[in-house]
Amino acid sequence: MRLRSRRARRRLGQLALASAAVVALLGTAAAAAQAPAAARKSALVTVNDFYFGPDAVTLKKGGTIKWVWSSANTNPHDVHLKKGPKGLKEKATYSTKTTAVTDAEFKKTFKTPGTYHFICTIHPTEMHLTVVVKK
Ligand SMILES: [Cu+2]
Repeated sequence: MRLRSRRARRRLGQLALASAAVVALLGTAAAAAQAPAAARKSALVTVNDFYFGPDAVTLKKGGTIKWVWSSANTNPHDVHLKKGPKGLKEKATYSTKTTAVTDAEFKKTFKTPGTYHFICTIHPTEMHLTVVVKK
């Protein structure tokens, strides 16, 4: 059976490629739906007994995080940058100098893209925060 011309076969091939592209696009959309929220210009992170809420933030380059200690806390906490992106300058400025139980705030602007891992030094196993700063 020879129904299809060479041209038709080529067209069929193009259709198959287009379908593959659509499938790939759908896959990307599904992955995006599961990924964390889009990069933000600013975010609020609450410091609680014994977690950072949320525990993951994606920021735009130059974005800011404001940490606010919960008024419900009965334990002291701090914010400490355990690991930052390579070449990060003034690393110490990403950590609080003191601890607080309640009524405290800490704000930091992120100019260097990359991944930042924060902990509370008093509760290093429970309290983690990952900040990703996009390029
Ligand atoms: Cu803590």
